[in-house]
Amino acid sequence: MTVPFSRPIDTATGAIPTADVVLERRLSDLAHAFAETPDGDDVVYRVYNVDVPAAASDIPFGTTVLLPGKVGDEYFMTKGHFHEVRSRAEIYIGFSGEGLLLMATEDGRHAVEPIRPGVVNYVPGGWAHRSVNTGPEPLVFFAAYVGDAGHDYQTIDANGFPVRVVEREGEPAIVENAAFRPS
Ligand code: M6P
Ligand code: ZN
Repeated sequence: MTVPFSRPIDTATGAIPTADVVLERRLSDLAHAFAETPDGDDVVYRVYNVDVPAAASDIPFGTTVLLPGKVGDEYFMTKGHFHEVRSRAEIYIGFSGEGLLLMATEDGRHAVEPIRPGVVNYVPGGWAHRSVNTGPEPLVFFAAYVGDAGHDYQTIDANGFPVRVVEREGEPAIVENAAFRPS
């Protein structure tokens, strides 16, 4: 049985000093996600996770620190995933920086919401989610989800997202992803 606990989070940097898992993803981990092939192997983001049991009765949580950058004209982004248990929902809370949360269903509907300090995003079950840093600073946000959700990366690897976020005349623009294939 999980006992009550608290963990400090540095909401400016996103660091959780007592995180159980710190995951780092580099350009090579996202090679096929971008329209263009990335140069080099820079860190794109870090995830600080606090472990609780992977049960429907628990709520795993953590922070993501998504660095600023682009591959060609496409902003740095997370891999993105569906939940293995499709019905499981998730919330995000923006801590610092500015970005967009892309969401998509397997049959190709999509939604785009802002991630920014003080804003909560609700990701319903059945919607894949990917965050995109559209600003000059790291995008830092908190996430919490139903414990037995699981991460399905394969569907996104195979199908892609219906849209991409690119820079056009200095501004973020949402464009169709020609490579998207609905399930
Ligand atoms: C958020 C949550 C995590 C996820 C992380 C990085 O913090 O959704 O579950 O791991 O973003 O995204 P991804 O797993 O798609 O790389
Ligand atoms: Zn998720």
